[in-house]
Amino acid sequence: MNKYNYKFSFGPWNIHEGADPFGPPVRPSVAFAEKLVILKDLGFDAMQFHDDDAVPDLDTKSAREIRQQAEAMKARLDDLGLTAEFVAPRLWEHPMTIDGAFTANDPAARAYAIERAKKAADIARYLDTNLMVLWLAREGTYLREAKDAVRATQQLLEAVDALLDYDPDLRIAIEPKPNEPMDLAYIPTIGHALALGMQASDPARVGGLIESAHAVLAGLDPADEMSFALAFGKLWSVHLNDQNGLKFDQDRSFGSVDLRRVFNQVRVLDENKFWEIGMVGLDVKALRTQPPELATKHLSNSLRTFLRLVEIVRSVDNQKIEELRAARDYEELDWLIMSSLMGA
Ligand code: XUL
Ligand code: MN
Repeated sequence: MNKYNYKFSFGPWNIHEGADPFGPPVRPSVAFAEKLVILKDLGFDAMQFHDDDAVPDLDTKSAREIRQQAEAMKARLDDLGLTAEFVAPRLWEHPMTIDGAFTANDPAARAYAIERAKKAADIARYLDTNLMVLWLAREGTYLREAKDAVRATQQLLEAVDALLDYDPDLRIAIEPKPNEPMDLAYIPTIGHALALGMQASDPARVGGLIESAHAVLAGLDPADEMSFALAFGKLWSVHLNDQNGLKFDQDRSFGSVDLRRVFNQVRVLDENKFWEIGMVGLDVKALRTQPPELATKHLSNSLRTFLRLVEIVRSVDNQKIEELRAARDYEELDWLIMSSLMGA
């Protein structure tokens, strides 16, 4: 634990083989058990799970097998002094999810998606977390006429309600993303996610996870997206990273592209005591060029950057900011922030 009481997490996909759409893996796979040890050694507190990270080949397993394997994973976490931050159903790889999951045009595919997500809720319970993250990867279109967007929005709500009904303790954090893999996603921003949540059968159990890169891809400022959710007590998790403009989802190390943009994310999180609310999740990827033995620096560097920025945020003279706001001297305010970031 750091002196600021922040807890940190990442997911197993953040230690990866470096494959991209144009080339094969460039690093050997790291076993999940080894990733847990790395996570611990790097000073993190919790792992983020996809359902089949805890129970591989989930679709072929009985309820009993799922329980046994998830409980064995919980025991492994306990041994290492780690926890599970959340479980996310992986609804984008199975053949039944080619056309989407909750919004697939085929009713059998939609039924598969709900059953799969219920299994993820079971796994979350066995791992002792009540948080489910829904990244709605294929809920959208490549071709707008391919689906009825009004009906699709209602189907997303029906799926959320089915999950809330299935497990009365479950909380659902929707992770918006505007595109990739889809051209047009149905839940592109936190505003969409929270509007959906407010219509749910139990709105108090639906919130959001904001990923910095996803907000940038939507043309929005991540700190403002976080502020919107924080204003309603709905920011339950974050995926901090960075993103160089409107390209593929880069998941760059936190702060490596735009230090001021990430400063403002840390500022809004720290001002709102996020350490009391949730964990600092880092959804960062190693550059493809990184050799295997050096392919965890993106994680440790991102954690360090976050903590350094907490120090800078807390060193800024807030009284001075108030004076400059009152005087409408935003140029001087600009300089105050710039000089804090430059260490002047
Ligand atoms: C996809 C993304 C995922 C989710 C977890 O862009 O961010 O890693 O965060 O399913
Ligand atoms: Mn993410």
